[in-house]
Amino acid sequence: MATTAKNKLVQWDPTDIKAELLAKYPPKVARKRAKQILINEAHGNETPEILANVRTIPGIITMRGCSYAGCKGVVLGPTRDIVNITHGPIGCAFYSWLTRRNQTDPGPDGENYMTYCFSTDMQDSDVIFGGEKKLRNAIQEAYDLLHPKAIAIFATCPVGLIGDDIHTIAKQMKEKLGDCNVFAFSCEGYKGVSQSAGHHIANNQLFRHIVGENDEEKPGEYKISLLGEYNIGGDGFEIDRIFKKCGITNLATFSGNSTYDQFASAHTADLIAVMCHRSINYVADMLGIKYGIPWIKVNFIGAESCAKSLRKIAQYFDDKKLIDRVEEVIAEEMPAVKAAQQEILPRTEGKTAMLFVGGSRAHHYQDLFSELGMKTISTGYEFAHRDDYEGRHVLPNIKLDADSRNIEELEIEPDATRYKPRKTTEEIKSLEKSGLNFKHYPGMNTEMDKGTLIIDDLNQYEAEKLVEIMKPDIFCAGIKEKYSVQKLGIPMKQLHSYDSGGPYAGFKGAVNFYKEIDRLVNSKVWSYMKAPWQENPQLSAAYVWE
Ligand code: CFM
Repeated sequence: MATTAKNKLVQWDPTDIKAELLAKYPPKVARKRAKQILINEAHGNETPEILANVRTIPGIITMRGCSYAGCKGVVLGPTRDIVNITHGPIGCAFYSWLTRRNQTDPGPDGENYMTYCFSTDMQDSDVIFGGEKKLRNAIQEAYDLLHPKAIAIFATCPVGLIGDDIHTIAKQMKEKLGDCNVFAFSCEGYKGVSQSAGHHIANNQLFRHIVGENDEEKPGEYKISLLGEYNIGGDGFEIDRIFKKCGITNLATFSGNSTYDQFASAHTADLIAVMCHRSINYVADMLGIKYGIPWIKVNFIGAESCAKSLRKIAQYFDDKKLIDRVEEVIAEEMPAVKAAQQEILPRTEGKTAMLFVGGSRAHHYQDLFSELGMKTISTGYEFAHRDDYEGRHVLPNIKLDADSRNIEELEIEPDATRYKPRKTTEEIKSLEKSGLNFKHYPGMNTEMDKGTLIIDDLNQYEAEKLVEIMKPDIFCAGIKEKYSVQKLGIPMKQLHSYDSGGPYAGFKGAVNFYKEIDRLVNSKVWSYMKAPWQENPQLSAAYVWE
């Protein structure tokens, strides 16, 4: 029998589920994992504490990636006109090459290196005798072939272990080449406990080597820079379409569909809109301190959230023309969204979802599911920090451990000539009074129901257990989880790469998502995962002595 909303009414006690997840672990492991499995009591600000951004216990099959992935793949990967050279064995370069489905528009200049996979292809002998010469040659070769405006070098684990001095090489090559910015990232895979470390390393070097290079005034009104949107499956295209329609000028996206010049000019915007807080909040903070640009949190996943975020931007600029235009755009876009929603909702209402993704989508996508009348019963991040769960107000209380201290914290000061507060203190205060919060992210937990299970750094074993016990109508995670979940007879949607779908952001994206989820949760195929005799045993027998 296919699972229906009705037989879902079996209520589990979250305490029992938690105990069941921990039951198989040795006591020491169970104690640590217990702090990462939270039974949500969130409402208002009384968020219980969760243990996050700590090392995965060796032996546990984590869903996480590495620091190199966070730096090269996530933050720098979507920029089309920087030649990204992976200094390391070829596998690191190959598996971080476009698998994230970050799309780009090659632009009028056609300068797009994303279709190439650049690597020094380190061999055993390079590990033994050093890879610096090879790296120097690779930079020269890339320059001679393509004459790019920038070359970025990314360190992989062996490079850190043998001590190749990538920063000195970058500096020397930059001087030698003259018209090409060369910079390097010490983002060895082991640098942190997850890809989150790589985000921070990428943020620092982008800020140090590119941001602020181009002061030229760009045309357009209502200038913003959008941080933490990576154009997966074309999300950024849809968001830019909406901005354009509203008359909002997006100078720079970090880093979906971006160019070198966008990073270089990002500081000329009047507002920073932060979509994925986890991956890029460092740049947002630094832009504020150095140039005086305030940042607000936005979310374009979910039609309602999209409308809300546009209204926030309009509220910030406080200009009637923009406020009216945003309302017109919302009014124009919403009917198609509502029509799709009304058609699909009766088939999705009451169904349940589990979301275990990265460091922001497990939160953002709950809005799309609630628009479908679906409830998120369990969720978690792979590598987010406590502030992403509990809200930024916990930041002063987060104890820095050795792993976090390992990552450089840039000391930023107001720029001597270019620091220009975009709003006066009074203006900021009055905007805050009217409900616009700056440098504020409430985190995921406060927006989730009481009793839901919030699990940090979920692993393979726990994922299967959770699915077996709670039987969600859909499970959302990544490729590593896809097939094991499907084998349990549960539809699975990849929320990293979107499988082959998208965009899911903005208004058109919402409609795409509704259709996709409708198709997945109402497909009969999952009920065939059990052989007939597993459902209805035809034969039964008893031992003669019974
Ligand atoms: Fe931000 Fe991302 Fe995410 Fe992320 Fe990622 Fe990603 Fe993600 Mo995969 S930047 S934290 S490191 S929203 S690649 S586009 S889907 S884990 S939830």
